Amino acid sequence: MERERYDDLTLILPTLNEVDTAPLIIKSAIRRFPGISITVVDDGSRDGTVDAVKKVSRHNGSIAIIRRDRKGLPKGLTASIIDGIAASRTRYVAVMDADMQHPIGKLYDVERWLSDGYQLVVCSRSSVRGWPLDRKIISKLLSSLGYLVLIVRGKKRCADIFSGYFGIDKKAVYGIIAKNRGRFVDNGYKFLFDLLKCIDSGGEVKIRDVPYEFGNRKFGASKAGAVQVVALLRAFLT
Ligand SMILES: Nc1nc2c(ncn2[C@@H]2O[C@H](COP(=O)(O)OP(=O)(O)OP(=O)(O)O)[C@@H](O)[C@H]2O)c(=O)[nH]1
Ligand SMILES: [Mg+2]
Repeated sequence: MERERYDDLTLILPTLNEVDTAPLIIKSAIRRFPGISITVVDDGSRDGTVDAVKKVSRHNGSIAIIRRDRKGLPKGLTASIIDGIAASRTRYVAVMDADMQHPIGKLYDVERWLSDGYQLVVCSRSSVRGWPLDRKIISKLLSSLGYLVLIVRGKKRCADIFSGYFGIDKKAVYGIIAKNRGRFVDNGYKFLFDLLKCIDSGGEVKIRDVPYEFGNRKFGASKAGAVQVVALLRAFLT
């Protein structure tokens, strides 16, 4: 069920060259989630992403842009997500890729389960369309390894431990991030996995899965590559 207002929710969009899609997501979020705050965390996009975001943000005080490159910070998706969460002022914070691979409609479920008392709501890829076989195999192998790491260490799991689309109750989760900041791999792509590593299976944090179908990128270019695989292997060890 949709609510009238979403004043309690911030949407974080990490961007690296997403000029085609970031403005569309922002427009759609404003239209569908009245009162929502949006924070774009950009790492020095060279395709005009920041200008395009500024254009759609004009006259809207609830849209913020964090320009990490301006602060001289090294690029990093996980570091960008943490900066976005730290800067947010609402109780609930959701994170979504800015390339339109994540269906924005699932944000209704994320907000609903968070306000129903779950502290972490994960949109889990129930199926993935269009990936080549080698990417499917590598992904399967890495996620099996990831599950093993969490099981062995007695940590909480969810249906998709590498999802990039999730929501948190900041009040309950930010303390965990701050306390374990050194265990988050700044240039990695798997913030959620780093977070799960810090949540004991017997602990208070309640997790809810929201399944969805993950599609291929239709716009822009992927930034995922070998560097992120190495970062993930590091995440298994930290
Ligand atoms: N701020 C910031 N954002 C990043 C960085 N790397 C990627 N992103 C953004 O993070 C999101 C996920 O990156 P993608 O390249 O789509 O990674 P992916 O979804 O695993 O790969 P594809 O399925 O090929 O799209 C996108 O919104 C990117 O623009 C980074 O270093 N810094
Ligand atoms: Mg993507």
